[in-house]
Amino acid sequence: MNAAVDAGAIPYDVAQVRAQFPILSRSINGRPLAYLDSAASTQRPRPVLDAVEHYETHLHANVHRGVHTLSQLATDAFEASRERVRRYLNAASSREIIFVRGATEAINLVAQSWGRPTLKPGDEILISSLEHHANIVPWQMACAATGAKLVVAPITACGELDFNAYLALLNERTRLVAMTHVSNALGTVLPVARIVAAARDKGIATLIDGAQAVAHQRVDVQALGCDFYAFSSHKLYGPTGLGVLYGREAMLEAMPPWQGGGDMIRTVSFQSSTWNELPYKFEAGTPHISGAIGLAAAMDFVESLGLQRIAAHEHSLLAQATDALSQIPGITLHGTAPHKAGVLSFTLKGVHPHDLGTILDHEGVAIRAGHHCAMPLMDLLGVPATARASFGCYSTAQEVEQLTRAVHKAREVFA
Ligand code: 7TS
Repeated sequence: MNAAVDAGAIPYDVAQVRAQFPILSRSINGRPLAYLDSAASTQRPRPVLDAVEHYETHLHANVHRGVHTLSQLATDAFEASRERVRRYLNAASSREIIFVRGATEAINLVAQSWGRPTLKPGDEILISSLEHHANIVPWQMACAATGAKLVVAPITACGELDFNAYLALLNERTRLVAMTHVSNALGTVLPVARIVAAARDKGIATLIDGAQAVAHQRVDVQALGCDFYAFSSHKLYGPTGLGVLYGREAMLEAMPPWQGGGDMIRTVSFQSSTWNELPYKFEAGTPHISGAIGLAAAMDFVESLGLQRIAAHEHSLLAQATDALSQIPGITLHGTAPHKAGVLSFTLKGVHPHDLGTILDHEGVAIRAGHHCAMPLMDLLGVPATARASFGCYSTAQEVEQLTRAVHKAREVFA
């Protein structure tokens, strides 16, 4: 990657970025689409669409199986994508990169394959109040199966992790700290390096849910020192149905496979089977080959824009939206941590977030309205749901203005 690009030497040309996303030029309900739901899923740029199309048109066969040329070409492309992911995360080895269906499956893999054999009655899994259901429910299931206990670190009024409370909860029973890198509901960026360091000091394993982080900041799993890092391709401008679990090699080596079938075995008899080496031990069945190829193209794409430049662009939109919306009477902004990613959650007095979302949709503005798969967090905030605008590399100041006008309109409708 060109360091000069990431250093912000070249001005960020959002029109040029948008030109690479065909879907962004469509209209919705007769209005220009303002797609402000990138935290739910990002759109795909032309290079990703082209890479998938090229693979499907010229290279497709099943991987790791055939001696025939096409199968070899597909295998090479698939494994090159794994190496691309390794480089993106700065993992030590491509053996540490497991392709899964998404962040959800990555966390379930760890809960099943690491959690079930490891956890004993009385052991503790420590999460935060900010977690997505994907980083709560798999641990509840593992706890139910093993007698371990789920412990939740609190947050402050502005939506930050209460770090001192977190430190106080680390104890000799804690087996795993599993926390999000960036909150999908509030946008808070957690101090994951400090979180991991404190856990490691006590010999506690760590999992970071990076679903909302990987498209917005550089992630270096070796610098971070975490044992596991999970994310989904579709929030990083790549295809749906694919995600990545990074796991430290020593950790993955010690874990049994979680799904059985083709590709994950070395030998099979009717009596017993032995397992393939990493990473294949955790990849039973035919993988999402075109998805991996699309993800590799997406990583090239974001690095060509520069993650720092993307982050700076999204921050300026967040500041603009925070300023504009906070001036609307009856608006409450949820999550005002000083260190946030491009996510703005809000409620409007007297208007249910779903109604707000519907009115905004009429105006061409796509936001998410709901509990954001963070129902325990909504309970803490004392709301059933929020409206959430979220930004990506292609979002614009005009879209923020369109959002602001639409919220004003909703307020008038319900006045
Ligand atoms: N973790 C976080 C922090 C997330 O934001 C999400 C998805 C997931 C895990 C699960 O990802 P998946 O790709 O496996 O489904 N978050 C959202 C959201 O905020 N709106 O829609 C999906």
